[in-house]
Amino acid sequence: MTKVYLGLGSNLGNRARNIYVALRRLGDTIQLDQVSSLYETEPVGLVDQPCFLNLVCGGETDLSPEALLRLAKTIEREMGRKEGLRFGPRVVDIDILLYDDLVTDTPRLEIPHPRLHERAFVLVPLNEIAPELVHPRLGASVQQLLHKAASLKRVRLYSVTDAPAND
Ligand code: PH2
Ligand code: MG
Ligand code: MG
Repeated sequence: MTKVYLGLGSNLGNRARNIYVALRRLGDTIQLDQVSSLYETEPVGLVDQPCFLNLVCGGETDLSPEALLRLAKTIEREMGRKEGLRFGPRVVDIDILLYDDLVTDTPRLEIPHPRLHERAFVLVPLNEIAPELVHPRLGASVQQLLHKAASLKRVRLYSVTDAPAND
């Protein structure tokens, strides 16, 4: 079994529901043992789009990195995600952040996720569940990476009781 960390995000439709549906679907195949809180985060990359909800989960799996990527893409597709703008709005996004201490870079899959270390919307939830985890390429812990990351104020804890009826 391999320990993996995944990042989930949504900024279209019922965002919290989308994330928890994706989490449940992942849990059918992966033994999820850690789930962060939900965070509401300002969009990064393409700023003119709705705010995201993000969370990070950790679990154990026998899937290869490629099989895990296929699972993530299948769930995204089945949940109605359409091909759209890079960094643009999406019903659900499931990204492989870390796969044990594997470092790999192929045209389809780069692990660790290439932008993990600069994204507060990943580092804040990851720090909640795994602050001591060491980034295998950078040799720094999540906590250390978080201290260096900018725009922390753009990430705030989210409670589903904050949600308007249609969120
Ligand atoms: N995902 C992106 C681009 N920008 N911004 C936030 N706040 N959260 C995301 O999950 C996100 C993003 C591309 O996957
Ligand atoms: Mg992403
Ligand atoms: Mg993605």
